[in-house]
Amino acid sequence: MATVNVALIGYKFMGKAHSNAFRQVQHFFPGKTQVRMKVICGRDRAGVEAAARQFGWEEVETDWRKVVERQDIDVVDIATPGNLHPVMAIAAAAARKHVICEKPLANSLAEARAMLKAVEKAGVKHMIMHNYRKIPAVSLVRQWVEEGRLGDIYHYHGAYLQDWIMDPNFPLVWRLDKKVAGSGALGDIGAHAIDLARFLNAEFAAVTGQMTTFIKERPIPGSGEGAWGAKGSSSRKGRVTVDDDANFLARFSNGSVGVFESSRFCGGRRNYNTFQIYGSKGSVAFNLERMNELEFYEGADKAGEQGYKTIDVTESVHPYVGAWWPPGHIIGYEHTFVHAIHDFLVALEKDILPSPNFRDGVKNQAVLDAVERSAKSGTWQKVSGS
Ligand code: SOE
Repeated sequence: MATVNVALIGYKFMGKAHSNAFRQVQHFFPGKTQVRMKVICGRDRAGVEAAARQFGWEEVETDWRKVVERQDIDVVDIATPGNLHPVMAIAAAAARKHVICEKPLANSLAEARAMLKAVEKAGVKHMIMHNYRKIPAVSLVRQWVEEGRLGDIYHYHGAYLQDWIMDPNFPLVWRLDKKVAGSGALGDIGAHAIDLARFLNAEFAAVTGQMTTFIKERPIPGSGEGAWGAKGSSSRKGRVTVDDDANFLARFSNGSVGVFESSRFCGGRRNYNTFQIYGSKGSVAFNLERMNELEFYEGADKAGEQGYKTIDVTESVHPYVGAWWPPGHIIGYEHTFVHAIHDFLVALEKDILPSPNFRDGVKNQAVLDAVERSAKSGTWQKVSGS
């Protein structure tokens, strides 16, 4: 059995999800590769040490460069804010490490392209953690589209709505700082909607959009701030430099049209990542908050009996499901990361490029870039090639 020594940079929300995936993958997807969770890295030693104990990492490091340069590390997994993705990924590639990176790939198209150039020059494997492609229902829709079950696609609607910053007193965390996050809802959750549209429908040709910041000033965080909640925020306020909402129209390379919304101000939508696809032979609708179900309309229904049916995507014939539980025993958000890491390990074993990878990251970044250009210019913008 081959052993892969992994280093994870980042230990908060995504660090937790990735740690769990490395831990669980070999239990539920036993393969030819043994994962060793060698070292977890973060700036705050106490925080990283607690994460190492909680998730079972062998060692702790507070200097990411030392991690990247270690001879015993095979894979560097970057689960940090986007402003650190380029420097870390480029250094890891130069050190001949395979690289996994959270989405979006970077905070700009130029940086994303530089990351892709570095990993391709180094000849290392690379994956971008667009975990929602690995939901059984989403992978099933991809199969249907490839089989032509939906026919020619007319419409793709993608909406990813949350509500975690509607309180004006929610502090100015890093996700609300353009220098760190690159953009707000657009790059964070809009990136997921864009990637799913590319995975399920087609490449983007052009977009026209708008970006809005509803609350323009927020309390400066106190110490020990988390991305999800305030601990001792100060009374001083700082300017929000990113979008709270981004919505846009799209034209796709296959002639279909799209409508997209990414917002953190939709009350009651906690993690409402949805899409609807309307084709000449059928339609599908998906909602992450009900991720084991798929609404399916097949136009060939008998007259008077047409309508959507709810498919429980929990059968062993469905992608990934057979590794888990019997029919009807649903899976959750964390399983999507396990599936992604499983696919990454299989790509290493087969010496093939993981999917999605940095090429997808660059194509997604090109759409983000076009939406931002459109929001500034008020005009349609073409999406540049990778
Ligand atoms: C915050 O919006 C967030 O954590 C995203 O950054 C993740 O990618 C998404 O899976 C859940 O919501």
